[in-house]
Amino acid sequence: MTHFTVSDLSVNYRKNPLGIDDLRPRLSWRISAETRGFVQNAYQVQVAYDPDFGAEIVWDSQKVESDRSVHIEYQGPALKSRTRYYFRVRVWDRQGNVSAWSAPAYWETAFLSAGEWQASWIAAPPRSEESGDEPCDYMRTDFTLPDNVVSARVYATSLGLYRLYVNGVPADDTLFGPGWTSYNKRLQYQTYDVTSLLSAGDNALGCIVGNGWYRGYLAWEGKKEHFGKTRALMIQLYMTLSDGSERIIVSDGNWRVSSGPLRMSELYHGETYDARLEMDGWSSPGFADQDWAKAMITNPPESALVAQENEPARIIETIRPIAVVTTPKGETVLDMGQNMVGWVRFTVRAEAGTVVTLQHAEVLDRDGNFYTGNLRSAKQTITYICRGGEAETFEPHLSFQGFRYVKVTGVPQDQLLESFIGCVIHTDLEPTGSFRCSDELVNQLQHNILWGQKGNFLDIPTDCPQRDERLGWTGDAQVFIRTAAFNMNVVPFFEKWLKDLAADQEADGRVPHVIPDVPIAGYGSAAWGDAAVICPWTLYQCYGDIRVLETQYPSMKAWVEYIRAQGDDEFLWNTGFHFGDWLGLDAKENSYIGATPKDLIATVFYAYSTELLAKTAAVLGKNEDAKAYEGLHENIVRAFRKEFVTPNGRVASPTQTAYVLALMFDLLEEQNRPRTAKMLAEHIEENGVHLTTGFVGTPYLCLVLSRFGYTELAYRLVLQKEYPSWLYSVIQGATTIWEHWDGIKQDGSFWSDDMNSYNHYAYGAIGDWLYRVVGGIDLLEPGYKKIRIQPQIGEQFSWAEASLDSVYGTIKVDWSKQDHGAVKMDVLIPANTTAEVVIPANQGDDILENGERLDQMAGLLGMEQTAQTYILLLGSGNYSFTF
Ligand code: RAM
Repeated sequence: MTHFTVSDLSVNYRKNPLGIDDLRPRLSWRISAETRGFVQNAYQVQVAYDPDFGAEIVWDSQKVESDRSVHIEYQGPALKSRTRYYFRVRVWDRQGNVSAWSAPAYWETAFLSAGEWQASWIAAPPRSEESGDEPCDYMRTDFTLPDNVVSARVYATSLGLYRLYVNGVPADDTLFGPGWTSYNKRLQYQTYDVTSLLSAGDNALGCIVGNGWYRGYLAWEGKKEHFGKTRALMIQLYMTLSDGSERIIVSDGNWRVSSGPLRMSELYHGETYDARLEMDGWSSPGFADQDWAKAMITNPPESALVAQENEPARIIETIRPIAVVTTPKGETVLDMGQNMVGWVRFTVRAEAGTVVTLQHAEVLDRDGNFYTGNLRSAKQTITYICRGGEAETFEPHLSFQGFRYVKVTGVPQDQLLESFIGCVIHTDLEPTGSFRCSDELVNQLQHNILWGQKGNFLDIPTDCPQRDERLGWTGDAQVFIRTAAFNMNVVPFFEKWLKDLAADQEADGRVPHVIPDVPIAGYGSAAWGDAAVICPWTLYQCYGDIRVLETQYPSMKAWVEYIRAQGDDEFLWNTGFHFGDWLGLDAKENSYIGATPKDLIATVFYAYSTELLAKTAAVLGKNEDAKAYEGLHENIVRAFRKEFVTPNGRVASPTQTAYVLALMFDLLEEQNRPRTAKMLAEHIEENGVHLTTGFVGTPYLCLVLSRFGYTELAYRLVLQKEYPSWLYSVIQGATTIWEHWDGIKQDGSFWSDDMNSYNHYAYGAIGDWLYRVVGGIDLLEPGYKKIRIQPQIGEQFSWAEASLDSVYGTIKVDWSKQDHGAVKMDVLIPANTTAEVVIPANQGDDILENGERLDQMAGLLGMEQTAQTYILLLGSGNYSFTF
């Protein structure tokens, strides 16, 4: 009997995915072991066409001596298209015991070679618009089937957004297909298992296609058609019959097209739906579509078609409004109790022609009235015209809103509370982290960070989800990614976005400010474009998967070379447009840009990206590049010191952000670091324990303080309640992170309308410090193969607990203060990893584990002692320390 098992098999981070076009999928598993200190000594993977592994084995890795249990690339014969592959795993321990085979898991391939699409791109023929609005297209086809269909898959994509229906019901619960990519270069298609929706005899497929990101309004200049002018659809349905033969239904000129009740759908502006125009049964078989136009065949786009890369968006949860408010102006407003992203699903009973409107907003003004000023031109309005008769239920199709408050007209007050539901929509990322502590305000802060992530991870990482922006701002993504990787598994989400980043880079390596690129935004700013390097590196650190480095390497290198070509000195970056320390509080009156010199910030990021590129080259075995970029990095550091540090070692620009960056990225000589850290601490103290940092300095501020021995000050900064601070917004009732430290000022007035989001995750990057320093979960080797557990226990908290579902399994730290100054700390270390656990206890202090002295402890692999700490090297398992 062995006491370890293999479970949680995944493929490219997903459980049993359909429609993967990766030719070398990465297979991972987790191990549960009853005893401490489990290390995998060898593994065996088998891949087969059947879940019993009874017939042909497609690939047998044989027994491989290795402790790797994550991201093992499939290395068997070339995979076939549209095929399901089962795999199973068993592992050996160091004593030579072998586990049972795991339960099988699978992945199913999509199209693996060009030329498999037989379908045509189809579009609605041009029609004269009845009004200024543009009705969405309804497209349909009928077909008959024999009674022996055993499996059926739809592959579908569109120019625009689409919703697919099979025999009158949605094909599945996914939303916002085909997702947002750099459409003219890369376009995703989705795979649907529709086996259970088809039946013998008559069947139908229907699709609604709207503007979405492809053709709709984007950015702040009121422009549309950023990617193309014509909406279109392509669908291919494969059916396998019981005799093994195949049938295909494709989109072609026989499909029929019409407009319908959905009169307008825009991401920013909402939807207009006239239920009186509903066409009952339009996506069911036998619908009389003879009045519908014939679909037009259009030219295929030039973009590469790729299988969906990230998890789809879905309704992840629903929330009920907490109140109906009548404002001083007499408006009827629903309060959802949470700033959320998605839409409202509602049911009304009213006469035909009754117009119901829902307007969405994030905050009420200081008088308590409905306020939409900060949405700029985004209308976020649902207009629903009732059909009359029975109760009718509506929710938007191809548009989402960012809101806490909903102003409703056309519905009697008493129907509001029970028949309006908030549907929270975001990319269906696996939640992986939690952080809680004894301070309720900090717990609300963590809640706000998490909701900022939910609201802004809808297919791409956006700055904000409400105003006429909602774009993939690179800087915001870069500062938040490490925090994001605690809260959720973000690999497929960012892998997709980074491929678009690479696709949108110009030949000279410049990186647009927003990805997918919407050209009016511009390109090339320090700390924004550096997302090209920082994001892949962060993913590699947090998940230990080199694939993202391999894929992104040319893009990473091109970005560094772009910077190198900019400066008038090869080793400084002192030219071009930069956002600087965006929104820093030391900005001049009426400026958005903090006081830290832009060329200092730019040169810091030049150094940092070059350093990461050199490390990446080393990981990938590109030794020449590694050496060359190490050399470049040294030169940049030298140039930085010459330009931005006085001969005696003082950072020449005395701003918090300048100190933080110089320390964070090791740009100062060793002997000047403690002094600079002290100056930073003094700056903060002199400011009454307040920060002045913006987007660039804030994410690192507390990490730097903690690293240089000022954790106590970091705690005071985080617990600061006065403006400016993280808790200021919490005390003002925020339920997400604000763009501005003073989005709502102390007198209740707002920051100006032109740039004031209440759901902007950038400052939520403090989550990284909460997990790493308060919770104490950090990594020593990529993917948390070797973990560091070192909570820095603050005077102000009596307990804290943090957990992270790493690729190896759950890491958990839970500390609490006991009577008489003792601390209890429980630690969970997943199988096949080790951890360095740093316990803050003086020599001679008593440390007990489960009531026993440490030298009795199973799982202890080594121990070191310094004046104020015990450093224990531990194998996997559960531990409970008191000290
Ligand atoms: C704003 C965005 C974003 C920021 C840029 C510089 O428009 O909202 O957060 O990165 O400006």
